[in-house]
This record gives sequence, structure tokens and C-alpha cells, in this order.
Amino acid sequence: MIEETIFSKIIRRELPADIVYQDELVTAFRDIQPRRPTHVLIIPNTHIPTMDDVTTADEPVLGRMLSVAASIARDEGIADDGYRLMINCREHGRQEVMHIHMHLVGGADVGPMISG
Ligand code: DGP
Repeated sequence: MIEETIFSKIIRRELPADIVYQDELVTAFRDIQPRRPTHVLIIPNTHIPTMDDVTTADEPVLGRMLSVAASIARDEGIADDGYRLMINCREHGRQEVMHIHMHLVGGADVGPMISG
């Protein structure tokens, strides 16, 4: 069995987190190290370690992650000015937590897409 991460415990509410949205497919909570005024992580409730593990069977949850991100952005009042969505994958993507998560970042200019 692939080892679960701290995010599975957040989904099951065994560890504290500022959860802003949860349904049968996804959970969204505020990042512990926010890079901008709004920094929310949207994750599948099932454990998918990396984007490289995604299959066509995951399309419903991946679509839900996007629609929930758009909805949260509107709720946060950052949609008109815009925001960035990011999913990091493995070493070169600097993925730290091996449970796929989409970063929703905004509330201020997020800078160039890739620095350096
Ligand atoms: P990434 O580099 O894409 O794997 O980003 C992982 C993010 O997860 C990072 O911005 C910090 C956040 N994070 C790590 N552990 C926790 C936690 O226990 N709670 C919350 N809310 N966020 C966490």
C-alpha cells in the first residue's frame, strides 16, 4: 500500500486545518505557509500521490478540483483581479507532499510564472 500523508489525516479531520470546502470528492484548506493573502490547497479525498499517478478514472475528481478552485476564488473575492493555480510534480516540480494538491494563490500579484 502506498503510504498516506498528513493530507489524508486533514481530510478525515484527525489533524487540524482551516478547511474552507469539502465534498465527496475533494477537500480544500488554507496552506500552512501562505505565499499570498489567499493560498488554498485543493486535494482529492482519495490518495493520488503525484500527477504521474493520474489516470482517466480520476477525471471526475480532477474536474471537481478546478470547479471548486474557481468557486473558492470567487468566494475569496480574488476572481476579478485573477489568481494562479499550480500542481507540482516530484523533484523537478518541487513537490513536498506526496498527495496531489492544487495551489490556489492570489489576493496580490503572484509574480512571473517561473523565476530564475
Ligand atoms: P508542494 O511544494 O506543492 O508539495 O506544497 C506543499 C504545501 O503544503 C506547502 O505550501 C505547505 C503545505 N503544507 C504542508 N504541510 C501542511 C499541513 O500540515 N497543513 C497545511 N494546512 N498545509 C501544509
